[in-house]
Amino acid sequence: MRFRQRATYVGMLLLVLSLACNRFNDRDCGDFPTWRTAQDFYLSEGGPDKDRHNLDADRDGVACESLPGAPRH
Ligand SMILES: [Ca+2]
Repeated sequence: MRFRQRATYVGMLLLVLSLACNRFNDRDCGDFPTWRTAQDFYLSEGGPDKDRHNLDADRDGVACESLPGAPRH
């Protein structure tokens, strides 16, 4: 009986942890095929004000400068 209770608690803990991990799906520049797709995603996620995915390290409003199609500075 105790084993069953512990197994239930562990199962519930794993479920809660997996839900918490899936809530924020971190994206990196390497997840995007082109700069345009990265930039569109970056802007849709709040742009320079939020940048939860850290796609714009230098905070100039342009995400993932290393990707093909990025504007030159
Ligand atoms: Ca930038």
